[in-house]
Amino acid sequence: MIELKYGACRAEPRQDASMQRFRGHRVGQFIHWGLYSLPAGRWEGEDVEFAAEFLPRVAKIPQRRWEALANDFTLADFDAGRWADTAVALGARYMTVTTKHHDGFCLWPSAHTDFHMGNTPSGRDVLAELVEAYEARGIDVFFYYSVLDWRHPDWRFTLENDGDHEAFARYLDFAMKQLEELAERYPSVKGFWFDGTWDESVKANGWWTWEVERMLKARIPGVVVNSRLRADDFGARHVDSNGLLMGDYESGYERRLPEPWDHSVAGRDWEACMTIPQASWGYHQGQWAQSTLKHPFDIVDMIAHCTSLGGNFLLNFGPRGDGSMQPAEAAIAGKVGEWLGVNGEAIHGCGFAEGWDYPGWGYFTRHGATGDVFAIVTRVPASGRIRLQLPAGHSLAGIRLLGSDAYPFKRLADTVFEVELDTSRAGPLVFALDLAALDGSASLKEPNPDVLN
Ligand code: H79
Repeated sequence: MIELKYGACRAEPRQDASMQRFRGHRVGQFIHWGLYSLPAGRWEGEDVEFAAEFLPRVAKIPQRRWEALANDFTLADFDAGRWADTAVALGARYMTVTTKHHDGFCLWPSAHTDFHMGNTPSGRDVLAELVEAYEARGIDVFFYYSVLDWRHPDWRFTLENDGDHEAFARYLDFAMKQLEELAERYPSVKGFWFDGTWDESVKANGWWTWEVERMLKARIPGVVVNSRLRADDFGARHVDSNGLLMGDYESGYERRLPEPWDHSVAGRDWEACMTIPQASWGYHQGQWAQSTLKHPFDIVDMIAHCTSLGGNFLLNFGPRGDGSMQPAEAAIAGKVGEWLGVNGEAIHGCGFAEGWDYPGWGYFTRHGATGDVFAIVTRVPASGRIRLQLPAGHSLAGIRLLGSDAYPFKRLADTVFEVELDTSRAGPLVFALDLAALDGSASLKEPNPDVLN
């Protein structure tokens, strides 16, 4: 073990109530909303491909013109309650919102900059409105915060000379003050999702990332912080130089998921975040973004995939510049939520099913409190049949199709069973397995201590 001052704070996953609550959520709603939601990927009549929130960089928009967008941020159709309703419809248990993205624009009236929503025509504190609306519906709120800041004069990508060091020290002080401000103004926030921490400047200041984690935890009991914030004494990110996870959960899965058979990831808490279009986080009105929207059942597949490996799934929404949700995204949320409404007991509060091999046709999940094991069928074999291969010593007393009843199955061997799928039903089928010991003596339920509802 290398001696580290700013490495991981612990060797094992957190087991306190706040962390267990976060772990049980499994489905969250990510929100990217800022000035970039107004041009929505189009500048001077031209669609600019790639992510809408990258527009000012990709289209090299002069800073003054970008800042002038604030005058058009009138919130003509913004209602925090309607956003929160889409999260409820989705079946999300938490929401993570961009308080400040890379362009530096803040959704709350920060005392440390003029570049914020309070200085737009409505002057509203939309962050306060969001916290209130989501929490009123029982949905936990998390704050995304970009450390990277394209606008702040003291931001540096690299530290080449004394001037850079002095400027960046001022920048880190500014960002710390903003984070203290967020913690003070919105003390019910459940966690922070840091982004924009990959530059050499941040990596050379691991102490600051450690100090941010410490400060937030001192001010907000139970607060959950993602690994992306952190760098250690040597600039190692996410995982410190001793191989231990920094922050509370691994947040490196962006627009990608671990291989479904890679059971090693289940040893830590983690979360994957995903766009609905192929690549844009902010609302992009271009045809490419709008024609690559994911099918709700492919999103369901990803949710099951993450749950089966003990991870959360954070699905991103890009509301429009007027404050309204994109109807297509709201409709997708509703379809995913319909599936979760029937099958959510295989997702919420569930996690990795230790001892169960990756089945190829989908995923196994296990409920943390009850020990119930679920088979989620996302890839129907050409035969229309799946094999249930049980761990040694287990037998199957029955199976139940969620949203329906007991379901027929065939025993092929002591621990091998076959199920002919009802392919007339839309969306992935889920079976709850009623397990018994092979000798028939006892019910076999093994709660997974890592996951509780
Ligand atoms: O907030 C979302 C993204 O805006 C942010 N993280 C998620 C959660 C993010 N920041 N950077 N990146 C994602 C990846 C950057 C991709 C880029 Fe490019 C590719 C930057 C440079 C090359 C294309 C070309 C876009 C900008 C230049």
